[in-house]
Amino acid sequence: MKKKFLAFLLILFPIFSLGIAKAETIKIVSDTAYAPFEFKDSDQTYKGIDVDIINKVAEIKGWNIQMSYPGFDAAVNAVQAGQADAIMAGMTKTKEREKVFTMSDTYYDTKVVIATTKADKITKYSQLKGKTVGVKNGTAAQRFLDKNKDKYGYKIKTFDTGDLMYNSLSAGAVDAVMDDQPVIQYAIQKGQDLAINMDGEAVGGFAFGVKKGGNHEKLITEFNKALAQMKADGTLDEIIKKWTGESQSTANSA
Ligand code: ASN
Repeated sequence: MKKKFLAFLLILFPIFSLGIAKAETIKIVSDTAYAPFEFKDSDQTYKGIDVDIINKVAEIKGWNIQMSYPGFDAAVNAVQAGQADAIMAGMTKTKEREKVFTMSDTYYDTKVVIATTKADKITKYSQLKGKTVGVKNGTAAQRFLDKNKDKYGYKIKTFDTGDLMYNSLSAGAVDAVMDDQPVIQYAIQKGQDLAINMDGEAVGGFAFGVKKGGNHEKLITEFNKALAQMKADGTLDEIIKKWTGESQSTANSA
């Protein structure tokens, strides 16, 4: 009897190990300096709302994930080129993006808004005439600025990452920046010399995405199920509160 059991185990073991070896690792790409959604903390690990949400989804759905943080535009390109499977980078769900990405339900409602240093108040777009506005490459904010450039007469300077953009603003190389409101608000809370003196533009909420028509469309269905559960049981709200100090229902009322 014992021998039979041992033989049985010996047959099963290679089958199990093969199964484990085959378990797919989902490669997910993200932004790089985009607090409070993802940023490298002083302990050199990436943290934030997107990191917490994707880890929770992976836990609920039994996903084996591998995260990397190349920056927003690089992340978008990696997914489109098939070098990564999905993007979790505070990606704004817009009609244009949905032509090339299949996107999940939104997990955060937000706006893009103009910010300046505290000394340089901008209260309307017309005050940007002749000035230079910084924006991150490939973002929904860039699209908004491009569309309205002639109307308001500003110049646009693009950056690969948020830290380069904000450094440029502090150094006076750009007069204003446009970015997602919670990102600017978080930086203000952390004591950066930034101010918002205008209303933002509601260009879309944040969602998880995969290449449209690619091999990973099913991840969206799974993400949506886990997200619905997290919305219902308060986990999502807890994560957002942990990083912003506010629950989603009040976070963007400004
Ligand atoms: N919210 C930005 C966009 O979708 C993404 C980002 O800056 N990480 O355009």
